[in-house]
Amino acid sequence: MDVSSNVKTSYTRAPIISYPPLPKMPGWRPPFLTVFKEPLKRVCAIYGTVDAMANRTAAIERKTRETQIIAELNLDGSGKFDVECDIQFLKHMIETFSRYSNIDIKLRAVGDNDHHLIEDVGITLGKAFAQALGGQPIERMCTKTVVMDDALVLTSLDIVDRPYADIDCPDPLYHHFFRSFAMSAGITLHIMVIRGFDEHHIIEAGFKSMGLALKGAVVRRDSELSTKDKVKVN
Ligand SMILES: [Mn+2]
Repeated sequence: MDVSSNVKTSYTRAPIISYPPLPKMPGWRPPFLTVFKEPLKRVCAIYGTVDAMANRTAAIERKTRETQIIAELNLDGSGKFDVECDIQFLKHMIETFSRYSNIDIKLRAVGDNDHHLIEDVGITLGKAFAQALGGQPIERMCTKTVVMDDALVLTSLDIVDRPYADIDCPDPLYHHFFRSFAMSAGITLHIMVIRGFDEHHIIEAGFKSMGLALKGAVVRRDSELSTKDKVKVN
């Protein structure tokens, strides 16, 4: 069985054959990853237990007295969506976000009012996003600017465990969505409206730019970007 060809062409989990188990602690990687990259990849494929081989998917069900939400994400998707919710504009925005981020999203969301529903969809998608990421090394940072008629909106984000949100948004409900998403996902998120006057365009450009920025930020790396985890080579 030629495992090495499997490694180079896809990230699907390799079949596990009868080797003793490796540790499965979150974020665990052998410390010599960057030094012996190619031989190690082969070992990873055989064991099928190292983070880099894992599917980046999540499914979450969140129920309160106010809202009932089911969300399924695949970070390595193709922007396929299947969204049902009571607010048509929110449905339109989640579908737009899916398409621009390339994240497959299945969502079912009902609630007692617009505020609760929009907020809780943001929280649920954020939690699902964080869960799907796991602890794998990724590009982390990305900045994207999107134009939509009068609206020019920039998103800059860092997928790091320092939740922070500074959001320009003309509608308090969607301001709440972006903030809730960032806090639940545990990311740093800035959305700036450079100019624009049509609220629909501004909000939609916000979802598009955040989608494109997340698409860039979740791209896999072989090693951590942070200098705190740099491998020393003598
Ligand atoms: Mn609220």
